[in-house]
Amino acid sequence: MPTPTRDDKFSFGLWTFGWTAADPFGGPTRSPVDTVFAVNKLSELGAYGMTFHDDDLFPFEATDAERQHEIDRLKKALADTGLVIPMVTTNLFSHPVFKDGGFTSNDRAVRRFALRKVIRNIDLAAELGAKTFVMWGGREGSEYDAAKDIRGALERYREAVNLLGDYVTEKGYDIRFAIEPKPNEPRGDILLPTVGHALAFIATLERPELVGLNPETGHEQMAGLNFTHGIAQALYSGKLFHIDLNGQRGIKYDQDLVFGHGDLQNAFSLVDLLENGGPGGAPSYTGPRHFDYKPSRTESGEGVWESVKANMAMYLLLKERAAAFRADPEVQEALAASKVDEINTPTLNSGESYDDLIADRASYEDFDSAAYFDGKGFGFVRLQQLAMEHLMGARG
Ligand code: GLT
Ligand code: MN
Ligand code: MN
Repeated sequence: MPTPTRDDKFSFGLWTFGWTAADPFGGPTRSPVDTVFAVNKLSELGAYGMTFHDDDLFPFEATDAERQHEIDRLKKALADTGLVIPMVTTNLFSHPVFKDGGFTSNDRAVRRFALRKVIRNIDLAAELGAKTFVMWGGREGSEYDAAKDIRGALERYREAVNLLGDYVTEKGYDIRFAIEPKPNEPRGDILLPTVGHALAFIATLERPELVGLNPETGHEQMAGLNFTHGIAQALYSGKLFHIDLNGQRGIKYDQDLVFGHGDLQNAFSLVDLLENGGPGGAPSYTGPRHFDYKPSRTESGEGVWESVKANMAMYLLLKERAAAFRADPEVQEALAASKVDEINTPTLNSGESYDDLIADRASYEDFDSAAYFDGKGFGFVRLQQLAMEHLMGARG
């Protein structure tokens, strides 16, 4: 089994292994996990980072002294282990005040409160050296179409993100924002439900360069979308600022399974993209490999740490399998036969105009379109079969 090291840049949310497993149908099945214990445990298991919401580290109601006490304990544990805090986020979804959202609550006073809570936590993120600030708007949405003016809500979302962009810029913080899309749950419908919606929103901002994405595997898959495609488009747009890896099996509630325990072949293509999809086969993404999963409610405390290990093991196993896939000469030959790289050749020659194209009889008048019936197959199934054989460890 491959052993994780800090160079793998694995990180976990404090709320992941720390989930006490209460769900809408039953109370907790486990005790809370102490922050200092968690930092030590993650470090021992080979992770390099931990992330958190303000409310994961200290309760919503914490006094300034209680808040500071928890921050000091965390800082000491980080100094003792060398673990880092690559990302911080704010909880704008648990407390009753956020029942209609934070940045987009119909109640203006709630929106002002939400901004203050975020600003306070951005200061903490900067103090701890976090470079990414995630914004998951789980409560920004509605159940009833008449209840929310969506254009107004998007305008308030924009106002909030613009203000926060001004704040980090004027404070000189080295922090960028990453919006995390999700289609539904806890709201019936959530604003910015997919990677594509969020990309379109970012383009409207005053400082778009400060804002990117934190896509989550299961969130795209809950909408029936291909996560690897979403990540590829985020990379294409220069917007993959962070990533939440986990597992999901089809269109249903948000399962937050261990990475690879859902759609395994999509996890394989994702790891292949992240690790080998850059120029010359280099990694296409060099940021944290962040796991945002929930140890199943059936697990004891011990099972929780087994599930932490399972996420990293799945990633590293898939990385090995993807490397073997790329190195296999038969795969290279199959990729060429499928013309996979030909998509990178521009459709027109350099300097060619549409007049030249129209004058080119080979492109139309003399083109043999009939040859595509009963011939000229692309061989994609053979290519996929080779991928599956590598994924299953059936080839080298
Ligand atoms: C919450 C959610 C996650 C988000 C976290 C960041 S909190 O657990 O389910 O997908 O990434 O706010
Ligand atoms: Mn999720
Ligand atoms: Mn997430």
